[in-house]
Amino acid sequence: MAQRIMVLHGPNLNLLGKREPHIYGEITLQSINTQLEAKAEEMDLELEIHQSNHEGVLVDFIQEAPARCAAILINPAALTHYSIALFDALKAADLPAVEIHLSNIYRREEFRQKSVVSPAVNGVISGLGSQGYLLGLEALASLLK
Ligand code: CA2
Repeated sequence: MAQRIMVLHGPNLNLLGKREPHIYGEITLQSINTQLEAKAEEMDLELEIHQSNHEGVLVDFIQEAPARCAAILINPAALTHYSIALFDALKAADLPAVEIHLSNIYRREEFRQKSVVSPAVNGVISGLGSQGYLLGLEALASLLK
């Protein structure tokens, strides 16, 4: 049976492609999800994809993940920089996890250069745009082998 990966998109990522294309590009979240689904099929993985603007909703998904998913791919968006709740939830879930950022957070404002979530994940991909999600999925597939 195919292993299932939970993909979580944090606050405001639903606006991708509709606002601030100079920072995040023209790609929409729908199109990132379509690319991820195609890649997952190639790798015989199933995806469960969610976007939420609410920290607690994301915490709920992470708490539910171990019951039905083998790993987590997450772009915590702005929560990256301050959500101890997401850090705690990822630690508690204890699943392989990869953190994705479309932009290179280390080239941006100082407040974006710190992730409080990173110590709870296996790896981080930042600055490679939507390709980062596909690379993150590949990394999870190899962590699950
Ligand atoms: O580079 C990333 O992927 C970020 O996680 C994106 C977050 C930002 O707060 C992080 O520092 C880095 C922002 C996501 C919001 O995306 C928007 C897209 C279009 C218009 C407005 C926001």
